[in-house]
Amino acid sequence: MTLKLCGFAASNYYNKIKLQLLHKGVAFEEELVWTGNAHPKLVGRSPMGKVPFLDTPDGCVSESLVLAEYIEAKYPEHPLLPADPFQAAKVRELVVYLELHIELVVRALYPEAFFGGKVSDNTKEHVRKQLNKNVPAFASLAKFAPYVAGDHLTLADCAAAFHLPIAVSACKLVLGEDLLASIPVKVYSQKMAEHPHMQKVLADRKANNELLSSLLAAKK
Ligand SMILES: N[C@@H](CCC(=O)N[C@@H](CS)C(=O)NCC(=O)O)C(=O)O
Repeated sequence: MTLKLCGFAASNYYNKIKLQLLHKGVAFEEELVWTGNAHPKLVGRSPMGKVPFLDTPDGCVSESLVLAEYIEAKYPEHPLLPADPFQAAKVRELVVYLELHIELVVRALYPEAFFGGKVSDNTKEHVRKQLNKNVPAFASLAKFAPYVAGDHLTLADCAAAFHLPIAVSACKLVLGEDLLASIPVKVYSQKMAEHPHMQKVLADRKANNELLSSLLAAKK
């Protein structure tokens, strides 16, 4: 049985794992799974009802941080973590800062930014306050030379390439300002978009976003 990446290509967490697999040259299939706890494709496979998850010959595993570590351990060719334990810890640190301290904070704005909803002024203020603290902390660790952790593409890029541009868009759309302006997101995204694997992931994301929009429109 081949490794199966399950989820949908509009998801930044899904795309981070897909870029990792493509970069490493690991053979995998994709299974389209939308979110929602009750969905039969999720039950017993991703208990929090979240994507992505991996369906492996040994069973299913969820949470993208765990998937990334599993893939590095199982498929050691083309490593995306440095061999030196301290340098590897610095890459993992960047991923956690990106996901816990930036993406998860900005995510509170997504209903208004991307899904036609509204978020409260309290939430906006909370996000603004958190980002004003968290973005400089991440910026102090990130190198962008040209990759997030330095001159090699790592797991930090698989995460940053998707989380950072979405965070910028959400801030601009909902807060009316780019609270990540101290980070060179545009130049970095252009650099990442030169990678053929990134181009493939972005093309698939575009197609899946269109499918998602048509499904949401049909529900109205
Ligand atoms: N901590 C999770 C976050 C994944 C996540 O939030 N995925 C979104 C799609 S981008 C999702 O499944 N949302 C549905 C839900 O939370 O119920 C991970 O790293 O895998």
